[in-house]
Amino acid sequence: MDRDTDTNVLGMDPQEVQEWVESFNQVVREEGQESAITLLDRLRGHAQSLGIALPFTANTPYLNTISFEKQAIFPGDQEIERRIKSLVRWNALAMVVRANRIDHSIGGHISTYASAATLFEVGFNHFFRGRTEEFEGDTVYFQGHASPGVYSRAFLEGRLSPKQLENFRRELREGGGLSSYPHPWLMPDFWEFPTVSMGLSPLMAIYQARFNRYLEDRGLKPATDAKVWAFLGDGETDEPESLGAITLASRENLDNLIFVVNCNLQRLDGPVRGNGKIVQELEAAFRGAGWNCIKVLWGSDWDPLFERDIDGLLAKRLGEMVDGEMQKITVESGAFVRQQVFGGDPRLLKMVEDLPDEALRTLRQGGHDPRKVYAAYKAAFEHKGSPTVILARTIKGYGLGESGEGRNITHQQKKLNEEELREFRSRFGIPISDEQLAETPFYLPPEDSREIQYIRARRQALGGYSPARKVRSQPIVADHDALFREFRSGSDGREVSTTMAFVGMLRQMLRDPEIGKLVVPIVPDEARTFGMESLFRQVGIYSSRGQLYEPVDVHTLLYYKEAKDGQILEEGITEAGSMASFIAAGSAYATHGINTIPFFIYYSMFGLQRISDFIWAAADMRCRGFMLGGTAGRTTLAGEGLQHQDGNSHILALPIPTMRAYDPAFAYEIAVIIQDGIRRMYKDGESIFYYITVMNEPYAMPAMPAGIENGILKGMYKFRASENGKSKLRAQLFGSGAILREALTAQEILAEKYGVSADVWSVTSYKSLYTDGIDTERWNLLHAGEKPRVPYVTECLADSDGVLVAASDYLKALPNLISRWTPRRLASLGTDGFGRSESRAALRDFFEVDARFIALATLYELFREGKIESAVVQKAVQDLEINLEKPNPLFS
Ligand SMILES: Cc1ncc(C[n+]2csc(CCOP(=O)(O)OP(=O)(O)O)c2C)c(N)n1
Ligand SMILES: [Mg+2]
Repeated sequence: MDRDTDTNVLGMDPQEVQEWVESFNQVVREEGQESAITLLDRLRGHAQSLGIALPFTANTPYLNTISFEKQAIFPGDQEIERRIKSLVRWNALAMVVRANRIDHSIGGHISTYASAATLFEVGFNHFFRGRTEEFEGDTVYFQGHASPGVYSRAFLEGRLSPKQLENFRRELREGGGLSSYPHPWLMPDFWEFPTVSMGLSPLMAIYQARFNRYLEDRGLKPATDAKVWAFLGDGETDEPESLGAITLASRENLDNLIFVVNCNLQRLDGPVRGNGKIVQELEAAFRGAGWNCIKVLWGSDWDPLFERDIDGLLAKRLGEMVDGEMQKITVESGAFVRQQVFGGDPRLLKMVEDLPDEALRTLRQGGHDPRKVYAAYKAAFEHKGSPTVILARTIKGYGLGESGEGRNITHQQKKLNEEELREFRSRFGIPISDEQLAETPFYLPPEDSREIQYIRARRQALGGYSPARKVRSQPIVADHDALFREFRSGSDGREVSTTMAFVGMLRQMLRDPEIGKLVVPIVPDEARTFGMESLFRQVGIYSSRGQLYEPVDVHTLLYYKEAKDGQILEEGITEAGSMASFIAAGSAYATHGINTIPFFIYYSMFGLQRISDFIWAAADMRCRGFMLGGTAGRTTLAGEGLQHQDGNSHILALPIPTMRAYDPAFAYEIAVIIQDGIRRMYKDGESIFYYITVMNEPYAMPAMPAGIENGILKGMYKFRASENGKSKLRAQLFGSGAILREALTAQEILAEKYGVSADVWSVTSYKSLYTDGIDTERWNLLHAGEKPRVPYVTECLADSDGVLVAASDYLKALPNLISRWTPRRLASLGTDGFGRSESRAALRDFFEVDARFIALATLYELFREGKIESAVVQKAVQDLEINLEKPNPLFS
């Protein structure tokens, strides 16, 4: 088919243009496509040498990428699949409508699935393979707001009961309900991936596909043709995370990855690009990034029109129409379509003169045509060398008629009146009578119906149901005591940081015969910051291409070694990407049945503060593993200043239910926490993960005192009791992380100068103490009359005397969390406010958390208790050289 451009525009003799086109046709015919490409390439180069700047475009015309001639034959029974799809549509609609009839505040979405139905159904019937013993299966990220459709299909498959459908968004009702969106935490046998915080799933899918390759390249799983599918909305692509890692996918040649963007041209409030063309915009972005891009814009009934479009006028017209206009023609009459699309040129009008208005009105979008969608999926499945994005045009609210289809309000639509239900029912041929409509019953065909038999046969052929989540990993066996032993015995006076100690443990774990292979070290371009460069050589940096160059430092011991079976994921400067790798590795126990143990270490300020939504998703996914907040502490990371000094993350760790957060001071504390963590997560199978802050301040690591493991894990233990038991002035000092040493110095100052005998506690986890406190309180609330339980922190302090003073490198709110369970008032010192570029000593003075301030706070508390005179405190201010005029760090 010839399609030269509009010759008038070129200002050339049409005859001459035609001759050029003819010559080109001849090359294609006689020499083949490759030669035609070479010829065009030569011409482009030649034009450049003549100084002609060709305009750049990464776009192709606004047409289906796969022409009718190249379209794969649809192998299914189209009629029966249409019936099944209609039933899924009906039950999905009924689910939302019924839930909102009972309680209109329950919400839910009808229109997203209505647009995505064909995109999902072709996948369910022909592509998404289940996970079996023999085959790992495909990994599918379903567009979150389309969940009613996924539930509805599972209902036809017999996997969900009518009761569960009835309780959509009513999870707390008897018998259980269905969660609004995909949440593995809430439906651990069903959903695998949370996708509803938009933008997370595309990025997670990319790193999942890459992690699958990593597992293969490292010999942890066999290479297969399993795919990762991610279904996203066109509006969703505005989220920076959605497109933020697409170059990684092409760089890594992830042909196991397929994105399907549901281009209904609408987001929540209105069109995605009313004045532009979202499909073209995405095509340019993805093609520019090196993706294979397949546009599925027009349904089969357009094919004859394109056949007639010899001079490319229709293609040109469709290319000109902005999305607002495109949306408009989906809601208007056939006469309007005729006028709007074809009316501008008599030649176009002629093309459709034999088509009645009704035929024009119902011309379908490509994303609603199973034949087109199938052909695109098949091409994507078979494509080699790069990831594929399918841009499928659909209509939001498809099938909802005048009330919702293509309308701007459709996203929020949750109810249909009887008339609208009747129309929907009739349009999709649902066997429900007019009388039953008011009730809006679910419809399940009998087991021996053709529909159910077809569904069963297809899913059986594809290896089982999808989505389905199943934990298939075997527990780890050994207790790994030996790996951590050396870290319990102290550093013999050698000054090391907790980061160095952790890296030492990591090195040991990497050598272990059982867990060594399973450890996945993840760093966002900060390995040297954390002293991990020795691992480059030990286990190598993962690169799917090996190392194609000789590194500049090849002659050094710790050279930059990239290898195809390298173990470290050196992710570059992307905490979000690194977290996505953590998520893939931390959920591999379910996705792949492999107990990979991620250790993700990063600048602590760029974790919970920057990528908390991913961390929330990790918790939802029941991820396991260790996150290490490196260079932690507002006053411990000297010099770096306001943006880097982290006094926040332990507060930000509080809301994440499955995250256990620790602020350890010593190597042995870390050893106990990690060893126990591996046991809990990988031996006992608990779905928790760890956040451990590690610092870069070097000091001698003490040997572990006896009998304190439990205290370390539960959140506090007495590290050093006062040596002067006789004093009447007593105090209990709580220190955490690097500030524990300030508390120890304060203990000495208080003993020597003020006769105060203080015990020092290491508080390893305020979060654990807090969780234990609120859990205990709740139990007591529900068990009045029984012997009340005692929170761990209360129990620890039961026999202690004296005032209580806590100091940490985080907000004062952190110690305050536990103050209601301490037997007496708790004074807190912390680092509220913006950091500064300064030395540790200056920072600890500025934030008032050094030994002097701990001593001062202790004396003040003793004064409050009436144990000493105010003059003693005032004298201490002078002795300790405390500047009373200094500004409050919180406000300065
Ligand atoms: C991060 C985030 N921001 C906002 C929302 C609220 N929200 C839900 S759906 C939606 C519009 C979705 O549009 P699109 O991605 O095009 O999906 P469609 O329903 O059109 O298929 C918005 C803004 C969300 N779920 N996540
Ligand atoms: Mg949309």
